[in-house]
Amino acid sequence: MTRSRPTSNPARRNETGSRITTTGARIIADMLDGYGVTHVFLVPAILRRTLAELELHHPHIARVVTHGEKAAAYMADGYARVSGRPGIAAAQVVGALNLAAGLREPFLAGSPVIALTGGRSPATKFRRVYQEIDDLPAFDPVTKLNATIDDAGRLPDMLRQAFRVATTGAPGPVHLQIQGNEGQLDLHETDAEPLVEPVFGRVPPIRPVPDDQTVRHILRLLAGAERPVIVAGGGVRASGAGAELVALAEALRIPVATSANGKDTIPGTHRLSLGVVGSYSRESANQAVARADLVCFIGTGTGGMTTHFWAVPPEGTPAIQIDIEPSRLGLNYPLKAFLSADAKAALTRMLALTHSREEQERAHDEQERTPDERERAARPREEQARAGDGQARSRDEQTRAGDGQTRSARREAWLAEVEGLRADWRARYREVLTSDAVPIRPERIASELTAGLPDNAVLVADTGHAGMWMAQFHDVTGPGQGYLRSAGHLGWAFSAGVGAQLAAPERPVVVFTGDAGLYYHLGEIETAVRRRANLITVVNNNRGGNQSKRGFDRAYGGQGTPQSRELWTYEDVDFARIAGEMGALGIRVDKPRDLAPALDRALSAGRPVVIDVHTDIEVVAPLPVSS
Ligand SMILES: Cc1ncc(C[n+]2csc(CCOP(=O)(O)OP(=O)(O)O)c2C)c(N)n1
Ligand SMILES: [Mg+2]
Repeated sequence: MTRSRPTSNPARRNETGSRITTTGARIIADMLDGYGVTHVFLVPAILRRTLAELELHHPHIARVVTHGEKAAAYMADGYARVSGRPGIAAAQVVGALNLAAGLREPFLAGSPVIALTGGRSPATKFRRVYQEIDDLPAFDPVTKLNATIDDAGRLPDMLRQAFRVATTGAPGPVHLQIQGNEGQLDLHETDAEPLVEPVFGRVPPIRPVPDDQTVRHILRLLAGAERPVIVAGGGVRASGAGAELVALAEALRIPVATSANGKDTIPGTHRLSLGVVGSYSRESANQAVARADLVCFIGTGTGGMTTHFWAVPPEGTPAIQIDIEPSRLGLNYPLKAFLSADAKAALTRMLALTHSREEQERAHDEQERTPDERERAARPREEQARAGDGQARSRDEQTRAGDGQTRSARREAWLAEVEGLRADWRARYREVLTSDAVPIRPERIASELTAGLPDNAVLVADTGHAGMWMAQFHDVTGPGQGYLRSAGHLGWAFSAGVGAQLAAPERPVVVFTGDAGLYYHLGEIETAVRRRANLITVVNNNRGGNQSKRGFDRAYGGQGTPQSRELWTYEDVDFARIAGEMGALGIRVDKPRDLAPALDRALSAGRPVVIDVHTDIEVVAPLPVSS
């Protein structure tokens, strides 16, 4: 760990003996730079002097002005999820609660966002001062740390705390309220000095390692299970452990389902991939996980969405859990074994001990053999068969081999069953996945995204139907692709996509959202154009929030009425034209065969693109299954 300088140095003096002081603004600016921050998302006016210091001393840090504080939080969130670095969002006192609302999503998703807001001044609080309320309590439920800074000398240690808390354990948001409605504390002079611990500028800063004894125990449990399944979550992505997950699944021959948040940890096209399990899920994944006799959860909080409210797998299913956050272990499923460790560290060790166990078993077999047996084993297999050597093996060896064979045959049967579920699912939905229907079916958009996204693309999906369509019908096709999803907030994806694109300008970022989702932060199209965040937005434009259709039909006695439709339908709006007006490229698509060319055109457009796909308002996504 690099510690540059001590927190405060009361004796700092120049050669003439007078105290050397720095502004709070310079401290914040230098520390943001020291932690590797490249973008700050904000609605003015907050920390004005800090923004000026950034421009003067760290001009590579972009100050991204948005059209709303919630959008700023979502951009910081998308930035954080793609880069693994804390995203910074800032707002003055009157915008603080808008920012707090925006922290709900990264809090639910485990994404490190640091929110800086203006605070109250001791000289004026409780006097009905303009625009001011006590914002602090609103940040409590959406942050891991919610703190005030009232003395410029405390900026270095509080910023250090912010980065440390946001990135360690299960990552999440932090709020620092800086005194003054616009954070004017940054104008104050202090003799404190910036202090940076760069290791906490990235997730995960610490990789707790597992103990070998437990790892061996877990490997034995997994080897002994008849129908094991791994459920991988966002913690595996945060840990950068996708490759290790796939390698372990292959070595142990265990199928892998993911949470929606962990979808990009194994390509959906991999033969051991079951797809996304839970509520917004693929049927075959739920069917397989519901049948498992042992579930190994890695980097997932085992929440309601991932387990379809604890029905998949059913509560009480024997389980193993591996998580960097010890307080999650055993939260919803009683555990046969657990590891409090970083996912990559745990998977790497499991893989190493798997290989060394195989080697040990080979070495053990070798030692047990008589010189005669050893000689026979060295002969080619056909020769052994001819000589009838099979019967000459020691009884021990036969038992071991017999057990191994039964186990192996059972595992083969499980993998064949899982393959059958995958094939059945594909056959059942082939028609809608390839449908040429006009208006377009959303399943067809999903399969065009599977086919058309480049190897390094990041797909950012909104919630509701957008999350369902992607979880059910889209596949990540390679280890270089990323997938981010809303943890529940409609309207997150577009702003998050802007942040993701700014964090990774070299990667194609593609947002998939419904029309209701896009309406939330439509104004941010201008931000994308202004900041050259050249993302592609694919809108499933059905002129309504039609995930609500089923619920309202039910509420009206089973059949929709014109009045019930008032509750979820909108005007027919052409988003391609709106995007064009704001300086983006708008492409309208009405026919399925125009989807692929539109995507190709967007990928080489060199500016933000909105592909407005006009789809069938009556089509709703299949409901999740629990068995
Ligand atoms: C902040 C927030 N408010 C409300 C909801 C409830 N909600 C989920 S999906 C949905 C409608 C989605 O409409 P749209 O984005 O057009 O997608 P569609 O269902 O039409 O495909 C609503 C209102 C939510 N998830 N988040
Ligand atoms: Mg819609």
